[in-house]
Amino acid sequence: MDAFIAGMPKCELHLHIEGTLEPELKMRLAERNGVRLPYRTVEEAREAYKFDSLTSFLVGYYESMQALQKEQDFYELAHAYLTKAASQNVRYAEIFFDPQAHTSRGVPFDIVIRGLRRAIMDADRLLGVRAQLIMCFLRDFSAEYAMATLMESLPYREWIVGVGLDSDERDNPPVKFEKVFARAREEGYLITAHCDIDQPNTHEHIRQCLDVIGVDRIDHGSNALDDEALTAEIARRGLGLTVCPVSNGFVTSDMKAAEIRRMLDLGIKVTINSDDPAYFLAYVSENVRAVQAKLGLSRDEVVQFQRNAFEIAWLPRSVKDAYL
Ligand code: ES4
Ligand code: ZN
Repeated sequence: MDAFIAGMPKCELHLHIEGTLEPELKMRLAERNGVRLPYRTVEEAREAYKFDSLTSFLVGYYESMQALQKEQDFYELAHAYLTKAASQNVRYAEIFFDPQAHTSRGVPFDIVIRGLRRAIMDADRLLGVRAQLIMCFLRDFSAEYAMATLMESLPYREWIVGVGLDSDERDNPPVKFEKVFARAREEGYLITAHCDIDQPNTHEHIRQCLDVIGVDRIDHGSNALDDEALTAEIARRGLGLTVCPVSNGFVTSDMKAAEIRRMLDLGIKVTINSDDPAYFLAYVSENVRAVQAKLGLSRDEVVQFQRNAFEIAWLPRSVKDAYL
């Protein structure tokens, strides 16, 4: 089964590029840029990747980004991920990036996106992996800052397929960004949003995504399965959910395997993804393997995750059909 999962053509739709920063690359970039991080060796950096909640995780996560300064740094970050993805036979990836995690500390938007874009173009040519960018707004910043970021993205509209919403969900409901998403849709961006699994008001947030924001898919979102009306609505709309089992296991000691089982049974388009693989120590193959082992899934069932992923991917129909 390991070999089957490793070899199967895959599609990854929930991957934060900043979450692919491995300790080795982080230390190398920090040194090259003369940035002081609160650890001196790769071993100490690896030790710092341990945490016990989403909040403590996010603190170390944003701190690490200091290492990323130049266009070449963003290139190397994305190139490393795409190389790893190719080695796991990922054929297509939609990659989240958080411009505000960089602009808020003085790194220009332009530097971030040019580095990422160049790595994506090279991967298409040299690695046989296709990828597109999804720009996420950090929900713990203001709606005004999100709107300004949306405006700043417009000169690069052709390089970005859609927008998302991530970071700390507590007290930052989707409706906070209603106008931002409405404007994003006018600009032709597709829309997704994180509905994390350990959140108060989780059902209300999912409902807002469906009824107010009008999302094209949901990141995580497994809590919908505890609510009959939400489950029925997601099934009816054929909405995709990008679930990250190892990440969920880190944050709540629950991979949400039972919910994944039910989604497969109900025909909901559930997909398996790695979220922040450098931090959760599992890329997409390890995530699929973890769920397969937990649920005793058949080969057909693990293939179904990939069919779902290509089906809900933000690609033209004819391109998707070639993968399916
Ligand atoms: C994230 Cl696990 C998680 N949750 C929310 N926002 C994020 N950004 C990167 N990883
Ligand atoms: Zn995520």
